[in-house]
Amino acid sequence: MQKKISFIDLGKQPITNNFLNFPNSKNEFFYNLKLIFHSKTKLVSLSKFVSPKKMFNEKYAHRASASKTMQLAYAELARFIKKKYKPKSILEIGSNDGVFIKHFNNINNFGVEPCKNLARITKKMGIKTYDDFWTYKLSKKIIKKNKRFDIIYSANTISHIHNLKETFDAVNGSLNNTGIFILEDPSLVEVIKNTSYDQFYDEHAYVFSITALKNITEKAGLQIFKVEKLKTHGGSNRVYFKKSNNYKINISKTVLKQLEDEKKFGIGDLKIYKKFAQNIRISKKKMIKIFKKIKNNKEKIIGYGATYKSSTVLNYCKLTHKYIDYFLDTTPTKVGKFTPGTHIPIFKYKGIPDNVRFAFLGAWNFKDEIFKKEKKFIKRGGKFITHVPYPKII
Ligand code: JHZ
Repeated sequence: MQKKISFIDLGKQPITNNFLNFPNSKNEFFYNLKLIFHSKTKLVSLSKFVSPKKMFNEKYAHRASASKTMQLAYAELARFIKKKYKPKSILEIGSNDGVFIKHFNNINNFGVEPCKNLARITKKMGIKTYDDFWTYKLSKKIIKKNKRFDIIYSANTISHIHNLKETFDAVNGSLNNTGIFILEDPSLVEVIKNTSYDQFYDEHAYVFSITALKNITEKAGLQIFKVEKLKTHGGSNRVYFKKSNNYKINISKTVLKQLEDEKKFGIGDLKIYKKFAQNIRISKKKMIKIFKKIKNNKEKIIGYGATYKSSTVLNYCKLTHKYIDYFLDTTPTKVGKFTPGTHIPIFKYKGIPDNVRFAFLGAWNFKDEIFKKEKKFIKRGGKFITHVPYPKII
């Protein structure tokens, strides 16, 4: 029997997309963020899900093309897919601002995107976009109008959808017989290793291990045939699937290797989650200590990259406006707003001002890109504060 075991309570958390027009917004929505381990499937998820309509709507702020790193990563993957699989049709679930799917404008390319403001962007680019949630019903509607797909791709989206059985059934039903499904999401092993607990927030209903994905997708008639470990978003898995009844499946060694590594790591064992929880609590104490020490010296601290993830850290550690003067971000839809729950103003990035010596790395997953960009700040003695893999000033 499946047991759902809670292993950490990350306290009251807001909707991470809810960038506020005014601080102290009275009607701000909060929920209790607790993480649970599913004993049988080995899934790790939030204990309670937030309503999708509350999170993914017309006001969605995140733009997948906001970093050079991701633009390059998607372009490279698109080149690989075209060369290797020569698809005639492709569907992306969670097409955001088209950063990936735009590379397929010469074939039949489709997007699914429930945030209507984003769907409008890809429609304008000429991509046939369904502005709705990925469900079995929508998948039926799409394949009724069009043929089944050669490739279905989804990055940082499947982990956001609550009903996994329905999600994967719909994927299976929308692939042609030799079709390939490619999924990309943060890796649970990397999250645990790096105590990057901020990968859990309202949108991230799950953080997947390959073990859990195998258990879930097998039931939907999908077979993993390759796994790639990526550096993006602090360590992600790119997982390749075919229909289980596809007679042409060569399963790469990477699948067994990954499953064995996860077993050794203890991914199916509650012990690892208890240790993870302990590390999170230690991380919190150390973060607060670092911020207090800098603030006691009357120094400014700014935030660099008002990420959704950082919302979990800020709210869990109660790092409010008292500790962080303001955030800098390049995303126009976030500029002029306040961070959810912690009410820190977000300003337009125009370089780090000279009177700032400390910057909290909200976008720690783009550390290399940011360090390259901020050579001047680093040269004049500027320091970044990060909690990954443990709280430190770098
Ligand atoms: P980034 C979002 O999470 C939400 P977030 C979502 N749930 C998800 O899974 C991931 O994306 C993929 C800024 N920035 O990508 C831009 C700078 O200002 O880590 C962005 O606002 N300067 C769908 O928000 C933010 O940081 C820079 O030089 O955690 C990055 O957000 C760089 C590199 C970024 O995702």
